[in-house]
Amino acid sequence: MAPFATLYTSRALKHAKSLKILAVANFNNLEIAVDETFDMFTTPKTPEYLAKFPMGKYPVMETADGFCLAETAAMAFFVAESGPKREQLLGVDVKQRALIQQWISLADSEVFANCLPLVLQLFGALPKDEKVRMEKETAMVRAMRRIEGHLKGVRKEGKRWFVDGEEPSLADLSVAASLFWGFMFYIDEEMRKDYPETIKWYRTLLEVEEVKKTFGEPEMVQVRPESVKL
Ligand SMILES: N[C@@H](CCC(=O)N[C@@H](CS)C(=O)NCC(=O)O)C(=O)O
Repeated sequence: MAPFATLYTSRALKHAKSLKILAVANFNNLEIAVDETFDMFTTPKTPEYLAKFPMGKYPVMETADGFCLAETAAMAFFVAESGPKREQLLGVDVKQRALIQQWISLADSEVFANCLPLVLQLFGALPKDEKVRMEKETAMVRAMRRIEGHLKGVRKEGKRWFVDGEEPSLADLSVAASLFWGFMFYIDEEMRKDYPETIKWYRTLLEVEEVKKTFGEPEMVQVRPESVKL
């Protein structure tokens, strides 16, 4: 049987945005093929790709019946809605669904958007700029404190996940994906001391079979390097 969809994405480094889409697919038992011929520098510039995905960015996906979709948040939503675990992933009622969206938005716009330039400076993909680094780190830390405070409350109630429920939702997957490169390259052991609940939650989440399959073992940098050679 043809896979539910094909994902076009970079395979060079575990791609944080793609991880959550693939983990969502695991929960819903949907097969997503990752296109092996995709080259992040050339494929998005081809006329065939641009005809389907006019922004010329990645990740993007095409379903078996030819439905083309871009934007990670939309793809994760679509895959979450398309299987039996939709209520676990997206919420059972309007308030729970809204809370899950709240955490997805915080993950994307407050954590990942600020973390990305920090790791890009380490990769040399952005020029080193101390002022920018401080600004982005301050903004990311503000969101990480919010996450830590929330998880403290969750744990006090004897629960495990971002939004009430026995199983992780798209909120957990989105926050984890937003921190994935941060933990790998920037948020080192010293910095992690301020976020014990976040670390416990992250490790617990990555033990869940459907998550482990795509995220792998937690990779956490000991001491932040001056630069990272990919
Ligand atoms: N808003 C998009 C952003 C996608 C995006 O910026 N992707 C990067 C790679 S992670 C890209 O395509 N960069 C190449 C370019 O900007 O041309 C999403 O969340 O999926």
